[in-house]
Amino acid sequence: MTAALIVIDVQNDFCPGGALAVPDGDAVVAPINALMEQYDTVILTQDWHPSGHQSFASAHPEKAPFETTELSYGTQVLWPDHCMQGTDGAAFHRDLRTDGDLILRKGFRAAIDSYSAFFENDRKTVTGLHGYLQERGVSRLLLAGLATDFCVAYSALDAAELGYAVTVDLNACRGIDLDGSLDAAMRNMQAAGVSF
Ligand code: VGL
Ligand code: ZN
Repeated sequence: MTAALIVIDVQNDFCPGGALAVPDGDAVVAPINALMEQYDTVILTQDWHPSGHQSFASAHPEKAPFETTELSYGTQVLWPDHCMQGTDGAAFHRDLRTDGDLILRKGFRAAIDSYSAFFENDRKTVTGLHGYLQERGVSRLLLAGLATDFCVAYSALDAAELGYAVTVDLNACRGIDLDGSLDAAMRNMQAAGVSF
């Protein structure tokens, strides 16, 4: 029964000065680096979008960032262009330790966004992380990173549903808080049995 640390999207575009900056986002770097010392299994996720990604407002001429649209799988928030593959914005924060076991990229299919580290936003396409963790005998997860109310929360909810014992380290997370999304995410995680 081993535990893994999953570090969600600690990338330049989610830090101050980035394209989709999370307030105080870079404050997660120091606590996450400290947590890495305590875990044998460390996984980092990296939001990794092609240009023209359907989650970008720029791909929908009549839409502005932070509006929503209907994609094939349902309602999708439209974001500023961010974490474009190979750009500096997609790189990990320069002070983040990246000597983990696995770097998992997500959001690379142009037509499907992927907040969760387990399932893409169509809720069907898998990333393969569950199989990886199962093969490594991992049953407990600690999640940290950006953003609390999107990629961290979606990952925590999927992990709880898949049967992992899930803890979110709020000290090592920061949120976007779009129209009450932070409160909603906290309530949903609590209801799913996630610990904080
Ligand atoms: C994220 C919005 C769009 C996140 C990623 O990492 O929480 N949020 N892409
Ligand atoms: Zn994204």
